[in-house]
Amino acid sequence: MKTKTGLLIALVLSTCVAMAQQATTAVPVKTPKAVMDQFMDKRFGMFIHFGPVTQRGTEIGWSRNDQVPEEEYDNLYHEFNPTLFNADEWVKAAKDAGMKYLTITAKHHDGFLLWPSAFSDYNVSKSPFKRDIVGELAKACKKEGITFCIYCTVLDWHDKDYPIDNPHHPEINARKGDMAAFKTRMKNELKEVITKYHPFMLWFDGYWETPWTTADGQEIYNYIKSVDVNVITNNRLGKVTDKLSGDAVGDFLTPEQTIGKLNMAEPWESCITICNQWAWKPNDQMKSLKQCIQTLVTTASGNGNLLFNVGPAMDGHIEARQVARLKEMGSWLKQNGEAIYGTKGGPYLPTAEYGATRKGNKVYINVFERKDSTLNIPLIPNAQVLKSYFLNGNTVAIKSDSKGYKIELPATLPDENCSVIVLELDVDATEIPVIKS
Ligand code: FHN
Repeated sequence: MKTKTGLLIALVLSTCVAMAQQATTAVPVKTPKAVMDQFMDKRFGMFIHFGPVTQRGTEIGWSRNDQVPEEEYDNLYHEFNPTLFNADEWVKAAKDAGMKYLTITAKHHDGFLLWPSAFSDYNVSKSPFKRDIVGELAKACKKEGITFCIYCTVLDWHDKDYPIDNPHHPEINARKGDMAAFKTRMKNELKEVITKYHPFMLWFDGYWETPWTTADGQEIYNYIKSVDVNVITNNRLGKVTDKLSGDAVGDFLTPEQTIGKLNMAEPWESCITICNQWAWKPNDQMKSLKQCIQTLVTTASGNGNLLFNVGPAMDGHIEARQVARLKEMGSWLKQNGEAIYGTKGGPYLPTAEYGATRKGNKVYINVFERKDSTLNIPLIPNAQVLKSYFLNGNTVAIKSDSKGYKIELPATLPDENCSVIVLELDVDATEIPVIKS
């Protein structure tokens, strides 16, 4: 018979544990600015959407119960065998592109896990491929000094504890689900990937469905911080995604398939596809080099990061044309990376003609197009332009009057995709307030 004392001790202990857990989850932990600055200095990352669905060339997650009947979709993993998957090659493609971090869809809305999990059998170890795609990528990133990040869906249409099975027709197969059990499994899976693969950042998605609340998001965020306080997350755990204050949950904003507006106050990252679809699609239209470079530069000019997406093919290789396009971006960054990495956006708002970035006493005018023999930009108040020249190139004549600066452009710009003109000032360019022309 348990003695009274024993019972009491047990009671006290369980209360302490509960309180400790309460403590862990109650006080939201704010990510230090230094960690966010480290992330934002990277400016350019690779997004990878991949899974058994690539065998159909349809969109990951959304084609379930649409182009691909549910039963078929949920059994595609029985044929999933991307034998050409080579983590070193994927990471090399990112590195050659000048990308500083990589984010893999470890678990997308279809609920399939690209790592061997103890908490769900619907994972890669149960496919003919068997290998740990997330683990091999984490290792390859570490080897090449590329920061490893993981995409994790919030919603999971495959999981019986998640109330929605079919977003296209929620009335079909409607299920009660069990959100508490669902969140417990989510926490277990998150602890598994955090402690096994040590991601720098977790990229959540799929927060928009009714069963999920801001409180759920905050609970998961706090749980993540209790497992590893240094892990940062995007803003797609909560329901508020247009700002980072108030009920918002997470560390940075995530405009999608569009370049975010200049924002010097809140960290942001645009996620954009190199083609149109997130997952691989045969003969999907790919962006031109000019589009790719101008997307990156305009994003940096708005003080944001670009997470640029590729969808590897069903055999696990990234199409040669996409690898080549990324390499071309890398060549441009080899020449002009000084105007991108570790810079701040502004002080000018990006236009179709140019975008501006800055670091130290330098402002980088990134010229996309020569519309005229001179490029006219507003004056920088209380500052002198000491020198003006093309990055790694010739001096550039600049005149100023009360209306602004007139930068004389050569008949042909040194780089048709984007030519960088450096203005060296007599002040710290990062202190200049944004100039609204
Ligand atoms: O539904 C997803 C989509 O499949 C893709 O993952 C993008 C990437 O940001 N996010 C969602 C759509 O908003």
